[in-house]
Amino acid sequence: MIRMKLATPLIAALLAFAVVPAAIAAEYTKGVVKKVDLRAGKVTVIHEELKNLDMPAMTMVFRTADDAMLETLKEGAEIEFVADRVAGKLTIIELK
Ligand SMILES: [Cu+2]
Repeated sequence: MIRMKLATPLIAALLAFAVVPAAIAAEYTKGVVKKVDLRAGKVTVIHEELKNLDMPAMTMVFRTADDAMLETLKEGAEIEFVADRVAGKLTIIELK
């Protein structure tokens, strides 16, 4: 049991790193999903300040990293996300 107690926090720490890939430094920003357009592959988000993009709080359209991510988004949902420019387009690259 003593070994178990020691191992558990270590495993938890390793797992935490495993699920946070390149974007370790990226800060999550809160937002509310206003509209999801599956056909266009776009989502409208009412977001708080995006510090990494030097952007104040506003409502705007993003792309998502992939369709699977887009499909998890529902209108009215409160999300925490990381956005960045991907090929010049503002894209949600991480989602909690
Ligand atoms: Cu914006």
